[in-house]
Amino acid sequence: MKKVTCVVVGDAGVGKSTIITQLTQSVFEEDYKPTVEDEATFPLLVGDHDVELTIYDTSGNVEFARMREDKYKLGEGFLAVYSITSDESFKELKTILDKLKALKENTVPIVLVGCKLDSDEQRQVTTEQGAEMAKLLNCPFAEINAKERDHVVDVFTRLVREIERISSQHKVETTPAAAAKGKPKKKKCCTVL
Ligand SMILES: Nc1nc2c(ncn2[C@@H]2O[C@H](COP(=O)(O)OP(=O)(O)O)[C@@H](O)[C@H]2O)c(=O)[nH]1
Ligand SMILES: [Mg+2]
Repeated sequence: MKKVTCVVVGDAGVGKSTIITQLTQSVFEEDYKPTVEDEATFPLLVGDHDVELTIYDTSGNVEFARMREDKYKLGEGFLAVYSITSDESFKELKTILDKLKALKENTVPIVLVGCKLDSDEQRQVTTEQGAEMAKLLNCPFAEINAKERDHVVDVFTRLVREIERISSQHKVETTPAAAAKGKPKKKKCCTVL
């Protein structure tokens, strides 16, 4: 089975660990438990093929900054999460994606996720703001309710599709003909802020 590695990034408390436990175990925990660093696997059907997804969770704790960087390097794709109830988390995500881009040579496959859609009465980030950021990143965007597992499988499926789409573009760019010309045509498909 094809293996794909992805990393869930975002500010503390936005719902990263919840998204992962909902995907892999269909469990919602009301209590907030700060994450150390975690890893899970999940078989995912993407179109006509199965993929074994390895998902790395991350924590915002500064002590784990080194671990986080290692995961950024390992990750083929990134679920970039903020909470629609926190403008702070939306801003922080931009900073995180800047750091991520600095560590990666190629285009980074990303799916942007606004979590806690059920808490609309506490909303601080509009759907338009999320859509605007996704436009700048040139990546898929979804607002989800991780509490009810809504769209949780969907965002990971979209991420695998993004990884496959972007990696097939990189292959095209590095064909012998392109290399011989010395000027591989790089299609920019996901600009990180
Ligand atoms: N209402 C609501 N709460 C959520 C949702 N996702 C996560 N939470 C809660 O938000 C808190 C932080 O979630 P967690 O997954 O630990 O965040 P992390 O720090 O990003 O891993 C926990 O109390 C969760 O129960 C959601 O979609 N809706
Ligand atoms: Mg966590």
